[in-house]
Amino acid sequence: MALGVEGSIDYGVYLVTDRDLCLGRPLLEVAARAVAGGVSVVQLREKHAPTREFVELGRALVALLAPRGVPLIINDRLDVALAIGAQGVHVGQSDMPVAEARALLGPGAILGLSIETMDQLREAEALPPGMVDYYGLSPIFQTPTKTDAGPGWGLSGLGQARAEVDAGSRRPIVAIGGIGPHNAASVLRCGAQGLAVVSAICSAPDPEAASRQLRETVRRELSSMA
Ligand code: TZP
Ligand code: MG
Repeated sequence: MALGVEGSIDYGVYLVTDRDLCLGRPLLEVAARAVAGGVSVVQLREKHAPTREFVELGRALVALLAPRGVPLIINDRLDVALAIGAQGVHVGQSDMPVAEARALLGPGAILGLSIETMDQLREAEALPPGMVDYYGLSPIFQTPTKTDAGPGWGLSGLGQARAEVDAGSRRPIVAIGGIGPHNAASVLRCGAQGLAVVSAICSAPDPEAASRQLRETVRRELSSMA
């Protein structure tokens, strides 16, 4: 399968994986339940896996997700994404620069970029159209899942980021960091088009029910804004 996707992407409920947080359950099982509950994008995030294991896990996820029409995005590793025919890559500020990543991936792939500060956002807004598909605004709230993330945008910072993007590229904002059922609606009302979550789904006793609850919040909030 070639890299890339047809049509627009639904970033609504965006699962970022962490095998260590899956309460001993296989990642494939958690991902399958999450998709059954309404997850619309999966990002495979492996910070320590040997490359062989990363590729095998990625291939298994492609086999699970592709028939369900759910794009798989690979964190950081363009080589893995290209090798397994994933639909895209998510890069951080210290990863491959987006111009090089786009050149390697081609125009059809999804390319996401983490944004941690307003300066980074302004720099990204100057990128030409077609370079980056969405911003991962990170972190919205402090989270035990990623303790080296910055201080957090908070809801007011998210609103300021939204205003900046609305006046410019209008790229979708996917919010990440400390998001769960208790704050999902506020995050959407402050300008996120998507909720990226790790622990709220990976560590949920019932990942399908947790995903369904987030999906329902996205449906309700985004339709009330339309
Ligand atoms: N990037 C910024 S915060 C974060 C990542 C990968 C972790 C988010 O985890 P959680 O459990 O959804 O707060
Ligand atoms: Mg990275």
